[in-house]
Amino acid sequence: MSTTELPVNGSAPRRDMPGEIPPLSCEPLLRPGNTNCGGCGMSIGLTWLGRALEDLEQKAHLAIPACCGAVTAGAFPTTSYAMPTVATTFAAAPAVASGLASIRDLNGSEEQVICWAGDGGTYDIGFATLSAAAERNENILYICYDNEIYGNTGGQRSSATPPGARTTTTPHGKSESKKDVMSIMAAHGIPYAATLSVGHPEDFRQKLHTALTTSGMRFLLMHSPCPTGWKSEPAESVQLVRLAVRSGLFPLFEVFGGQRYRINAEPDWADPTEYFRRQRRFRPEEVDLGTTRRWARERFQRLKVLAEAFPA
Ligand SMILES: Cc1ncc(C[n+]2csc(CCOP(=O)(O)OP(=O)(O)O)c2C)c(N)n1
Ligand code: SF4
Ligand SMILES: [Mg+2]
Repeated sequence: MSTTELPVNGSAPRRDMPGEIPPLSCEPLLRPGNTNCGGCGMSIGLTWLGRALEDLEQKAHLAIPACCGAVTAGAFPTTSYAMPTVATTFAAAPAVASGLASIRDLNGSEEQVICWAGDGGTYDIGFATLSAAAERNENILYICYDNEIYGNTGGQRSSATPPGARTTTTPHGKSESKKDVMSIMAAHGIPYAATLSVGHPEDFRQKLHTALTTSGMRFLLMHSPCPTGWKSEPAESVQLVRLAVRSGLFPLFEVFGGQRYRINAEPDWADPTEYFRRQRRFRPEEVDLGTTRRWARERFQRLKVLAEAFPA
């Protein structure tokens, strides 16, 4: 099966080509001249978030903890973000966003409050405030761009780093597995949680639309290629994350109310060897391909069982 024709929820194959996105009619959320590396998945995600807000004629405020996304803004008094943005401490973005949302509600405004955070700020240091905001069902949208590393501080491992990946703190490859943050977030019973890939623009757009038109706590996990941390070619970023979906390493799915599941793309179980070979953070001898494949298949099987037993 071609990666451009991934079946969606049992329906006819959805065409998913980048060329189908129409030109922007407003100022881009991420302005030209920002400092993001070439091939950064975060740049693509921010651009598509801006488009989705434009589609729905919505306005938003960003809350961004310490991460590459905070550096992206640039030095005061200039900014690369074409929307009001608050830089928060590393651990506090969901708490700050909760405060912004309260003030928004007191003012009778309907603007979105969006956390834009890295995996370190989400899976690790910000997790307490994220869990607390989810438990209170705060009316905020939380987007984690998961580049599987502490990119901004030179590439240390996070609990999102996959097994086998070399980082500055795992010089012989990480031995622990990647934390299943989606299951943890779903267990909070929040109205909407979904995974996103910058290799699947139409699926990405639809999920942003769902998230932006749902009330309460919404959590999106975006697989975000990082050529600097992954030691990959910038031009191959999108191909890489598409390959992660095809080989089952990054499944695309949605969870509604923590109960109902929908799978958005069926992997064709492409050989992940190429995915690892094209990133110099992996050494062939440090990646256990057999275990990786078995783990990917078992996790997908579990998702399938859930989606069949509790369909959205
Ligand atoms: C309490 C605290 N500890 C450490 C730091 C240093 N620090 C800033 S950003 C960052 C890594 C962020 O990683 P992630 O959230 O994955 O975002 P990325 O840099 O990958 O975009 C660290 C360790 C900090 N700012 N505050
Ligand atoms: S280090 Fe990675 S996440 Fe940070 S700007 Fe560069 S490519 Fe993007
Ligand atoms: Mg990161």
